[in-house]
Amino acid sequence: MSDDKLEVLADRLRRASRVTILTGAGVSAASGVPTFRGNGGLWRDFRAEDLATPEAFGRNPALVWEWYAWRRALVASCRPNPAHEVIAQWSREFDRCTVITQNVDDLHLRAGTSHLIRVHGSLWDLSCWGKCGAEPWRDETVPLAAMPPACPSCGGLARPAVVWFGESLPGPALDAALEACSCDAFLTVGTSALVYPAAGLVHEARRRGAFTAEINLEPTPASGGVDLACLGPADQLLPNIARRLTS
Ligand code: BV8
Repeated sequence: MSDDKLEVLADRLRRASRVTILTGAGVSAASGVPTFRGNGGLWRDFRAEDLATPEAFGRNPALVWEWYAWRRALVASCRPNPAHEVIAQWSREFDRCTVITQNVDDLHLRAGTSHLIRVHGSLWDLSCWGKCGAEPWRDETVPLAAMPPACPSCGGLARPAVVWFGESLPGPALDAALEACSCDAFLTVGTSALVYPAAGLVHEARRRGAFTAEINLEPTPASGGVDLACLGPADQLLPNIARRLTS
């Protein structure tokens, strides 16, 4: 990754009064959380798209809960990495910095990130599958007391409070993410840019006049549509840029 590209990005961040950062599974890779499409992205030969749907849960809630319990146990043994820490620092120190994440592992939260929008929900939140009206609730116990867990209000089946394929993103989160596209610099980090509507945000930011940059281990469908594409591991490139900002 050439230095001058990092210097250009550092300079843009230095001059920006509003910065927005979009993250995906690649930001948590260095923490040991398997990405969706990288090696290890499969669980028992199931693709994420096969299990992360309301149809799959309707067919076999026990199987889908086993997958989420496996991911909760794995994420519980992981810690935020330098990419999370730099993003958390910037979210606190930049005048206006919004962090939009597709990740449901809440490692950004554990790193102390401010102004965080979790557009796909959280592994650690549950809600009522029967939509009895109970508010979603937090449960960080590993293992879960009951499998499958039940709704504390109606006793019916509980589901992970994440956004499944085919389900719309929560309105307030999507509105806040779109609003954050009105920024000076939009940075997309560690995402394959394949899952919509999140993958459309960088193009929306560019349409609104933002300088757009991508940091990813490999090229993505977004690489040709940003002002600056930086290839490399986020857990190394972000600290490098942070050092340039402080020096
Ligand atoms: C919806 C929560 C209304 C659950 C997730 C338009 C076009 C085409 C399709 C659609 C479209 N609009 C809607 C769709 C359908 C669908 C979709 O996008 N399908 C894709 C697969 C084509 N979208 C939806 O269903 C969305 N809902 O649109 O509702 C609607 C409904 C029906 C029909 C029309 C409209 C809901 C999408 C949300 C699904 N839920 N997660 C759970 O986690 O269990 S998505 C889930 O997968 C993640 O949250 C994340 O968003 C996505 C995985 O993507 P990434 O995070 O990017 O991870 P990935 O592994 O792919 O890539 C990692 C990258 O990191 C790689 O490029 C790798 O090189 C890089 N990397 C690795 N290590 C590092 C690194 N980079 C830097 N440093 C490193 N160290």
